[in-house]
Amino acid sequence: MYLEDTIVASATPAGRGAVAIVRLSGPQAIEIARTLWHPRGDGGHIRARHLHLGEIRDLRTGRTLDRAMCVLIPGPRSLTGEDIAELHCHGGPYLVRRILALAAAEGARIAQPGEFSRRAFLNGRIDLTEAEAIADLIDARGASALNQSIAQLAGALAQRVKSMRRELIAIRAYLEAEIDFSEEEIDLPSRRAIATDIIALKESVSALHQSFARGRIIRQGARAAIIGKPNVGKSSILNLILGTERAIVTTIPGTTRDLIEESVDLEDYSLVLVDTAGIRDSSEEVERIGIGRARQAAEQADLLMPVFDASRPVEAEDVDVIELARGRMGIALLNKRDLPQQIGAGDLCRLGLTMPVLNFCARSGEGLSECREALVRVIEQLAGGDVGNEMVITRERHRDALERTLEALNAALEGMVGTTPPEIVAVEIAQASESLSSITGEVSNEDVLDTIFREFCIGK
Ligand SMILES: Nc1nc2c(ncn2[C@@H]2O[C@H](COP(=O)(O)OP(=O)(O)OP(=O)(O)O)[C@@H](O)[C@H]2O)c(=O)[nH]1
Ligand SMILES: [Mg+2]
Repeated sequence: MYLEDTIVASATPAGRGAVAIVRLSGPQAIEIARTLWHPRGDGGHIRARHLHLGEIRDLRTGRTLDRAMCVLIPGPRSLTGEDIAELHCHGGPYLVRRILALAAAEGARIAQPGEFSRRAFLNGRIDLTEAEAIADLIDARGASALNQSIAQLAGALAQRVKSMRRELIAIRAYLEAEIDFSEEEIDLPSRRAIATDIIALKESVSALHQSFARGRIIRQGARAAIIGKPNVGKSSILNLILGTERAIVTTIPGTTRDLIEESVDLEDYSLVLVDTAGIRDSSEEVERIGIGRARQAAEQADLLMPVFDASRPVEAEDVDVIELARGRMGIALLNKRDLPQQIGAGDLCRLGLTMPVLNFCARSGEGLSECREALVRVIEQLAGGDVGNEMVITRERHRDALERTLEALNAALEGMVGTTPPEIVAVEIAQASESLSSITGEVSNEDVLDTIFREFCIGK
């Protein structure tokens, strides 16, 4: 690790703005800041953690670059645990580049994405769930993702993990008593009692593990596949909901070939809409591949939006689409309401469509607001209502760690109800504990840290 060096980066986004913040962290942070920045008046006395006004100068030329504020935050009670200096300058891209170059000339290294947060983690200022929550907070696109990341930042997930680990420690203590005193006549909790404790713990690990389905929807958004036979207006509907001409629309059936994905914000949630190729029997190779992808997208989506053409009689392809939608969540759209009507919602229900059907017209926009509202209600159902009341996990990393914990607990339980010696069961319990600890990062490795912190922006 290169924790000895001093890093520098702009903590604010590239581009013009009122203020930009150049942040330094490391043993030389304060010294470098004091070389570049000079306070005005007062004999130059600086109080830590206070903003002071001064000037940034280029020592080589003696020229003043900017009038800027500076704050010095000595470690270890700082964001990174190291000495930190922040220069709050005017937000011009050229100015920021010049200041970064001056800091680099004084010995600072330009930081990698997420390097400040990584140092905060390595110095014990935050755990991994908090680091992930910071990244999620920055990425949040709606109230549900924001509430979730704030709860996680406040330690909700870390607390849950810690309480599970305490239960594991208790189980381990019982096992150790068995190991130490198995030869003696002492009133020990029976193997059955330990097994009962393991079962109880398994239930809470499993509940948290299962919350991933909802957590993923909150963090990444739900996926909705727009499906239907060719020419019913799928791409027109995508464009209408997005408010842009994202997909090509023509009168020719079979226009859309590949999947078209685009994200849209709906009230508190975000939704990924996937437009697909019209489903029909086709002998044309490109179209056939597209239809295969459409079917796969339908399978993988959290919800479906089957589209039907109200101006045409029901065809075999519509029945195929109804079949794809059987038992799934979503809303069906009966499109082209502006044309003379050949079919109604009742016809689709009689053919076995189980979803609510909405009358729609992509040409005029009729039904758009009802469609948005219906989508929000479906997503709410998928996300399990308002977050904040119940902790959910939002990342594959958490889910995998809980899966490994469950595997170890299952092995321990099997051993306990069988005749496995307590020493061996204790190994499984230790494994479960280690897997749980990887969530907060008490046990971690470089690869895991690289993956987590790579996602961060530079200067964070
Ligand atoms: N009258 C009328 N025409 C519509 C409506 N919605 C779409 N269309 C027309 O129907 C034709 C097909 O629309 P698309 O959006 O390309 O249909 P699609 O389902 O994506 O078709 P494929 O990509 O070929 O599967 C275009 O000419 C649209 O302008 C509608 O509500 N009313
Ligand atoms: Mg299309």
